[in-house]
Amino acid sequence: MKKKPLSFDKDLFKRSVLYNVKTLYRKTMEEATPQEIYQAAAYAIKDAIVDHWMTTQKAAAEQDPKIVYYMSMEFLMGRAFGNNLINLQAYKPVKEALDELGLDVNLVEDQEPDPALGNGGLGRLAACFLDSLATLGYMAYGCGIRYKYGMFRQQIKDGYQVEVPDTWLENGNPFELRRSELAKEVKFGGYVNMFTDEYGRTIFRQEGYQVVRAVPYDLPVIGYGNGVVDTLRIWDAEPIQCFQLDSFDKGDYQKAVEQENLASQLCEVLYPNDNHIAGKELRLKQQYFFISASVQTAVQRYLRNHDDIRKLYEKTVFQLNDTHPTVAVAELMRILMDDYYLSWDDAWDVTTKTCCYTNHTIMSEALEKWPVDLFQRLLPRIYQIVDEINRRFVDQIMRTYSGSAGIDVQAKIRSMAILYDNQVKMAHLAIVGGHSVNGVAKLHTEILKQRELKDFYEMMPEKFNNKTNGITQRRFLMHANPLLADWVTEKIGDDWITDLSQMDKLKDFVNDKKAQAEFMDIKLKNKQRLAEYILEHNGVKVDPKSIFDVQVKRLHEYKRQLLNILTVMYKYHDIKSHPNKDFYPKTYIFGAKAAAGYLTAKLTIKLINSVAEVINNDPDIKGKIKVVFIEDYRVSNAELIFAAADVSEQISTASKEASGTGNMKMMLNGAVTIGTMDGANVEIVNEVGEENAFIFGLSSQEVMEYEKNGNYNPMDIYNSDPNVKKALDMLVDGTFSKDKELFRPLYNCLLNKVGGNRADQYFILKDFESYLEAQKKISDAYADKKRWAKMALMNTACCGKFSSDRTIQEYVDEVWHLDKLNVEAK
Ligand code: CBF
Repeated sequence: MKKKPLSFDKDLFKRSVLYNVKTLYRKTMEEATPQEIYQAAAYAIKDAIVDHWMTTQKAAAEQDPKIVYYMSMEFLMGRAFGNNLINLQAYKPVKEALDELGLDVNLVEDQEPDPALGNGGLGRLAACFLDSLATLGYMAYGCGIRYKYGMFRQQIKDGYQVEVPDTWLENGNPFELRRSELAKEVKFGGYVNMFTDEYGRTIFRQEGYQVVRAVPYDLPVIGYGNGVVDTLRIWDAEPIQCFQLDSFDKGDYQKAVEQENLASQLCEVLYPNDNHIAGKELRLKQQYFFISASVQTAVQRYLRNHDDIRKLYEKTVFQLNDTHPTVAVAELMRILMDDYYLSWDDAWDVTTKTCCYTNHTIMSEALEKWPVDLFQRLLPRIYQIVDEINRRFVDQIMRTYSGSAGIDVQAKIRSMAILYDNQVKMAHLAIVGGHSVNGVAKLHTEILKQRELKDFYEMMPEKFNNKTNGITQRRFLMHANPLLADWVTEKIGDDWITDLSQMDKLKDFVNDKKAQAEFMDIKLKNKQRLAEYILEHNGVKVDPKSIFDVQVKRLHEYKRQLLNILTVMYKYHDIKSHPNKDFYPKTYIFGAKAAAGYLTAKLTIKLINSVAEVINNDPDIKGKIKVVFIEDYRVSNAELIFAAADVSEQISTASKEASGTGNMKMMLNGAVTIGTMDGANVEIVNEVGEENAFIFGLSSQEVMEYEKNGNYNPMDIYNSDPNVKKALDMLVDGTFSKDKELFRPLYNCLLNKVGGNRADQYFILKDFESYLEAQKKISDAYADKKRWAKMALMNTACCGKFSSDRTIQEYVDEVWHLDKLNVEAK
């Protein structure tokens, strides 16, 4: 039987908006600014949310379900207003109510800052997972940091990226609740005093430390149509005492200032690095700060209605989102031993049964390692515990392998120890201290098992499993592409909203001419919407009838935006030299943020903008190619872009992209993938069929062979392939910059060894021709309208596997074993 939709009182909402405008701002609707109206409307929605939130908490208190704590340095939530309305099933009534008040829901939504407490895929995945957890009715907490400044806003000035602070909290956040009653203390530094207490127990007490107060802010995470509201709990830091100058002697004064400084710095800013670790002291402090507060909270919550701490794992699971929260293993050990007096063995049993770890990358620069002296100075008690975990683990390695023929025990220790070379290896701590290790796509998990984490896999195969990533269809279809969402519902009903495998039923329509025309007409409308955005933001007029070829993601060498733009440069030359050659018009759309200190990435942005400038203004090109770099790529404009994409560029060097999730979002919206057999592309192609994607380039196996043998020589390709040579020469011949030396560093790293890196580390030259070939096939396929419509529709029809609901259900069934909450939806 179909569930009744949640009820929503439209008139009450209208009254609340008027009331809020009056009481918050002492204004009438006519006097209020758009921002004030947004705030008033958001508070009115929050009223409705809070009722469901309280019901969920009450149900949890009664039913005592197992809770997952998803621990993550990053939650890239995007705007909440529209998404909350969708999941409350209140978008239409609110739109109507706002209409009746003379307001446009889109303009109201646009007033909300786009909370960017994350860098890219990893943080956005965390947000999708929370949406799915609530929708599937599981009790979950996202645990993270309330950064004052999230991911920087990107401005493009003279083609260069300029980073501007993201002041997302400037006007407050109407959806959050400050929970000062749940504040926790977190200690840093000092030393450990060890003594025996009156019961003969060995006590470890941290003394001489600095302390900050962790204050949680709760944000609601609403399940779709089921009345469940989970919580994203993000922590802010405050000094522990108010600073009272007159009562401090010199020592205390110093300490008070230090504490205040520490508190004010801790949550100031998100490190803007993706797949790369800066290794800064403050980052380790951030990690311990939110983890200590979250672990303390989880233990206390459990003890509210249980008395045997040894069974914590029956009701609690910690999922560690990458290595960043790994210090949770040692923090839980500390609390169990030092605060609840468990023996080492008992504490270890609880800890390993509670913790699980997800690996999101094989990029070595992203695997966190901390210098021992820094770690020890900052977290002296935690260090002692890690040291002991390591000692016992090294013992275990020796016991397992000593005497085994052909096995070099020292090599095993070298590759697996947690403490080695004066470093604390966080991935190793996560693997040893938990019971589950997963990769995020089949290929990625295989590479982990066969290469990066081979020794661990051989020693503890039972811990390893794969959980292919997913995305939420509520945000990335319902909210991002309402035209297509309504069309899908008209064709197959609305079960897809909570069961994306239903999309399979669209296969019945892939050969239906009328359906094809409708589908492509929706795409065209979405392209017109994006074209308007581009005109407004870039001042560039693009043709919605051209192929929209999209590469939006973080800028990283392994993602190979450089390969894309080099082929654009080549095609520019080709069109200029053969003005009469047939060429299907194409709009190349890029969007990407580069880490602030990542010079090659930033220069690539400049290159894309320089190429855009030249090509878009060259009358010879007659609009056959346009190049657009969308400034400040983020969740809100991503929604417009995905809905409008014809072609989804997923061209990372095979083996380097763990999964990718933009590939899934574009597939859902009917874009056809051009990609390498990397990450989740492999599974996408498997679902949609090779004939409905454009695959090119080296395989992961081939890439790894070249890397092992060191026998790749890009200079040979440069010298033997005139197309490659032309594209590369254009980097330094002044075509795209008066200063011929400007792009020389990019040219150099493709042809020469630079700073210890192989020439063309990411095999751009090697894949250049097959990429060009695939591009050509795309133009041919697009020219055949029926063929393209079928391919695009097939992509939407085959995306069922890539819902984060499926991923979460797999985590629940195979790793977390959560119980469903029974909430009476009203
Ligand atoms: O698993 C989510 C995503 O995480 C990354 O973004 C990451 O930061 N490690 C990976 O690069 C993506 O491949 C992956 O989809």
